[in-house]
Amino acid sequence: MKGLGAATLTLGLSGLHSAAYGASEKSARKGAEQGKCVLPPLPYSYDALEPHIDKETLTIHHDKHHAGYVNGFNRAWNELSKARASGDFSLIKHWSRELAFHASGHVLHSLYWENMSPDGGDLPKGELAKAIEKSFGGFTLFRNHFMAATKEVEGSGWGILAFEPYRGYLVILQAEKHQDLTIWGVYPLLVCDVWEHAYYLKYQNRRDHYVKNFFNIINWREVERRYKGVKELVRY
Ligand code: MN3
Repeated sequence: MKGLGAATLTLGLSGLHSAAYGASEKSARKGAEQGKCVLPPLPYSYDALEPHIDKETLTIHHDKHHAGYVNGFNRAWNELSKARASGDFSLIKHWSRELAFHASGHVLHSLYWENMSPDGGDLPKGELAKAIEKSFGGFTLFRNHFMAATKEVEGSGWGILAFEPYRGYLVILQAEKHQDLTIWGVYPLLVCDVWEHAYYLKYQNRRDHYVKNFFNIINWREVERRYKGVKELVRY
């Protein structure tokens, strides 16, 4: 029971902010050891991303929506454990779906908080810049593709820059909800939440403005750190 949760679901907690958030991280690790997920603290204050993302949106988004996915995952995890113990798998489809939805929501939100920074908005550098050049033909072409894909997600979902290790290229994906339309085995590096709860208070129906402003707060150092962690995993 330990493995799945600890390795995958605490992706957003890794290292960077451990000094500033030592106590929270300790309790997060304790939770992860029991196979549960724990809401990671925001790596900055609720108003740190103003004016691009307003304080009220960030507060509700983190404290209510992300917390809801954490609770939903833990409930599904618990119910699946009970089903194994009792041998009653009559609701297996329901809880399997709940697990995929909430676990994916937790992973993506954990990445999303760390993808943004009050002093972000510069350009990708080093090996990440090279990978963007190789995969998309340059940063401007990448940005145009990412913005178009993210803006056009049908309904609630995400724009995602991911590393696809079978070929060693970066790919841009549109996720519907949190878990649909992915490629198995990819590693998300940069994610932009386009559920309405991420932008509607400030931007209303202007999702394209929100996505454009997202580029002012992208933490490319963190995206590059993630890329360096997975780039050697190429299969061929
Ligand atoms: Mn969200």
